[in-house]
Amino acid sequence: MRVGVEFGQVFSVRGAAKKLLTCRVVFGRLRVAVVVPAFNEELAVAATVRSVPGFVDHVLVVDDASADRTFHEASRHLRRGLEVLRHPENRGVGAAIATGYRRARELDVDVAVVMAGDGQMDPADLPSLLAPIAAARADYVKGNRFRAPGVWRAMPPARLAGNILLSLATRVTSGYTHLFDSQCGYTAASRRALEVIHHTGLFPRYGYPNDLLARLHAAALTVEDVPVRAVYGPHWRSGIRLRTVIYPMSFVLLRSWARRVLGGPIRVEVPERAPAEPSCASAS
Ligand SMILES: Nc1nc2c(ncn2[C@@H]2O[C@H](COP(=O)(O)OP(=O)(O)O)[C@@H](O)[C@H]2O)c(=O)[nH]1
Ligand SMILES: [Mg+2]
Repeated sequence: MRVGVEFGQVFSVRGAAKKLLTCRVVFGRLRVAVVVPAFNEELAVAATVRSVPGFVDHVLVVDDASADRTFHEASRHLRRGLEVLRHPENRGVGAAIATGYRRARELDVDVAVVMAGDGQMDPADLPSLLAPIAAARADYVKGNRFRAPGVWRAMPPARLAGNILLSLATRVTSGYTHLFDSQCGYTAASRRALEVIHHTGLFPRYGYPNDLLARLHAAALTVEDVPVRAVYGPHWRSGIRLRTVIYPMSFVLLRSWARRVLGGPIRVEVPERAPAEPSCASAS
């Protein structure tokens, strides 16, 4: 069991002038798993696993029946708590995350973070995602790239337009009118959120974040969004194609909206929110 963690301590060699940055984040006894969904990510998955900060207790890679060497590459890095799970056939990103969440629940972690296997999530943002859960302020935390500087330059224009449109639609269909960037997959789920997801399920393909937010809202969970950096490297690619996502996405949004208007709340026995940890202390 962890008693405290230190993240991203960077000291210069000599003196205060060369001291670049010291950031110490104490999350107390919080046990953290990082779930890494990966489909044909042989080029990026090893670096993604390597980038997960040392304080994370479990790294759960879920290879969604990749046709390439994703499984091999993900298993290469010898680190404490690394598990590489594999679907026998491709089931979609939502299903891959559900597999990781199931394992995280078995491991009895306090928080399960999702970090895609394509290296699009900056590990430096991890403490921001954990802090609202450590402070017992939120049950689920998601990244919001629109609250971070540089998003307008970093994100390709078609992505900007799609994300803005879907974020506005998801405000209506989910009920969380204070949230934005619904498509950001960088998230942290507390035990309470994992419990709701365990009982209500997760949409298996693209569209799972929009569906999930609606389910969390129906279960009356508190969701917060925090700024995270938009990462679109030179080799960026995505499995999202307009013609293949338009129907499932419309279905998910319409279903969430109809459930919200007609269905009423989801009744799930969720555990009490854990008390606040001594959350964040910065040293210089
Ligand atoms: N395209 C695709 N990605 C999957 C699947 N299963 C898991 N993933 C992973 O889910 C993550 C997000 O997918 P990506 O296509 O990059 O979505 P985007 O970042 O929103 O454009 C990546 O790490 C994928 O490797 C799947 O069936 N299809
Ligand atoms: Mg991606």
